[in-house]
Amino acid sequence: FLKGPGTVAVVGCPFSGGQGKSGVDLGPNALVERGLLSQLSELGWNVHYEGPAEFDDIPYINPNQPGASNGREVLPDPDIGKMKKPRLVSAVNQRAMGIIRDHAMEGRLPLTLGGDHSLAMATVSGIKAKYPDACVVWVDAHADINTPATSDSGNIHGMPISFLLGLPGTDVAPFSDWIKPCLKPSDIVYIGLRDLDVEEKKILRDLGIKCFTMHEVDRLGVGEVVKKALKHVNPKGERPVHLSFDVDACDPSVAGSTGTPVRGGLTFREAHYICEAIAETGCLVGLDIMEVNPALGDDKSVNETVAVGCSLARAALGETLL
Ligand code: HAR
Ligand code: MN
Ligand code: MN
Ligand code: MN
Repeated sequence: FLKGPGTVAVVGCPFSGGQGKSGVDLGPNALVERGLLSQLSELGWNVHYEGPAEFDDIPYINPNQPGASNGREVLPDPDIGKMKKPRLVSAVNQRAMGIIRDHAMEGRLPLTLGGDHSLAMATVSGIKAKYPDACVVWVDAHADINTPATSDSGNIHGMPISFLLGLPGTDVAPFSDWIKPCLKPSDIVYIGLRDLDVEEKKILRDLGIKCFTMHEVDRLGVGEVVKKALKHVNPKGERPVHLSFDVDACDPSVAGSTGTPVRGGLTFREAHYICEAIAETGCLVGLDIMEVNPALGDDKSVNETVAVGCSLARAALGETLL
């Protein structure tokens, strides 16, 4: 697959409907306006960018986008079980999946800018369509593996992995119209976990999913953690790798402008080291930078969080490779 800088397709996904706080839909433009595209060009990438993905015509109201219903057809989107805004989340992800899959099919590396982490339904599905053998490295304070039944919040950004695995209760319309369970428990590894729901812990244990929580980062150091994580999902270094990076994996002192910050996260260097080590494998085929919310926190926090989103993307795309 991809060796060295080729073409990166930057897919901005201004979407907040997978959780309850407005502003995460402003993440993609904040990252682009900070200069991400020219930064990637300077690394030698051919940067393909068509502007942010367009979701405004999807006929369900995203209550976080003021005026979103102006002059448009609007359909109701009542909860399905505990799931909030299921039709909106499904339709946005179905569209994003098509965009990401098509870029991957053209040999581009999709870099998806969130937006909330429900968008991983789209990114992982799109990458798996092109690379059926791809594995996933999920860097996050959270496991995002609740099923619609186990979720307390009903926020779908806490559920994408359960849909990708096809866990019980996820074979439900409208998602079942397009999401194919495409991941096995052995295809994914977590780094940075520290805020898990009781039912999520049970799912992770029962399925034997490999997790490197912050406890393991402390005990082993980040270098050993990444080595073991990659050895688990990609022992021969022959599999394509998708990296889904939720900026809340970082400590709030590093990336505070995010919807669900949790103390005790990755330092600036630990976070970048993970991205650099994955770049070094030469196996990266897809990258997500998720949950940057420029509407939260003071100016300093917003500036630093947006800058870290850009620098994590650069690190994963080879900034430190000689
Ligand atoms: N586990 C909680 C829930 O299901 C919190 C989830 C998520 N927050 C995130 N995802 N930012 O990584 O609602
Ligand atoms: Mn997440
Ligand atoms: Mn998270
Ligand atoms: Mn619960």
